[in-house]
Amino acid sequence: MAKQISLSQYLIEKQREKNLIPAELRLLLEVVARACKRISYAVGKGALTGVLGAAGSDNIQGEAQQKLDVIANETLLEANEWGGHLAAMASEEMDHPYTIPNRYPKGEFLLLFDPLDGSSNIDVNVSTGTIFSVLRLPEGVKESLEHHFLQPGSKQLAAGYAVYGPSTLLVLTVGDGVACFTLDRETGSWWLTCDAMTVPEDTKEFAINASNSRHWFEPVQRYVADLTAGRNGPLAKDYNMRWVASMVADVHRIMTRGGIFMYPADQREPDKPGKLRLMYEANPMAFIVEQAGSTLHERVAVFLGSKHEVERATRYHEG
Ligand code: AHM
Ligand code: MG
Repeated sequence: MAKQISLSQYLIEKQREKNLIPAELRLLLEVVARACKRISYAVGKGALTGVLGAAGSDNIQGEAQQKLDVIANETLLEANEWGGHLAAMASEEMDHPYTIPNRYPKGEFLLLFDPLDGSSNIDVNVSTGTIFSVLRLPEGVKESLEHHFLQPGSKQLAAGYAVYGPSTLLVLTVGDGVACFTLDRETGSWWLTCDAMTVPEDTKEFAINASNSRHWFEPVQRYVADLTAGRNGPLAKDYNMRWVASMVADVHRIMTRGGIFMYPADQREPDKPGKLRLMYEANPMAFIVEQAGSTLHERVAVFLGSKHEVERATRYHEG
């Protein structure tokens, strides 16, 4: 049987043999993975521990928080605050960044996360996940402030997501390809189950919340009309549609077998360009580059997936 590679071994090799990440970043990623493991156990217990249902509070986006949103947020804060690797953390579920308390040593990294993505799926037992991104505190800065998080996606040192589904997965990049680890729920270990993940360049699958179609701008209307026109339409292909409503699950499907994921801006709220959050969802998921000058809770339109299909969708927006 082939030798299994643990998450620790994978990261140590990135650090030691390839010199790609500093030891501090490796340790930080191991702590994030440990927190995801705890969140996975909490999600898995579900109704047995009374964690389903609404928390009775709203986040800064005005969305009702679920109990597990709050639990996942606290799990990530508690796991990461004492290790000495971080200067601060920012979360979709918190109005402002969380600075590491003075009783703990501070490090040079910033951690951003959507603690429980796809929270509308919690109570119906459909996959949810965690999305995270790691940035470095700008050079010479000793105390982190909110604006230090506002860095373009191209500055990310690492990003990843966990999927709490039939199995628990961790998909990770430190800028040297993408690896996927599966959690052995009996031993609590993460094992490398797919190295060098690549998205197929062509696809016959798309993901979009079609119930919003009347609000879409014309290029998206036209593109989706062409996708659904099938083999007799201009794209001469029958497409299939999937929408889990958990970005982690939809993106993971595309990472595995190709597709295009879209959450476009629409005409409902012109001051909110899209539903998804740039810093916690779009940047880590898509490594969106050249997104400087954004604000922390900024929303953004998202198109990502198979190379040729994303190029096609882009052409609909040109001219
Ligand atoms: P959340 O982070 O509050 O769970 O919201 C983000 C989620 C994404 O995971 C998903 O792609 C999208 O919202 C689903 O939106 P919709 O409810 O329009 O289907
Ligand atoms: Mg989310």
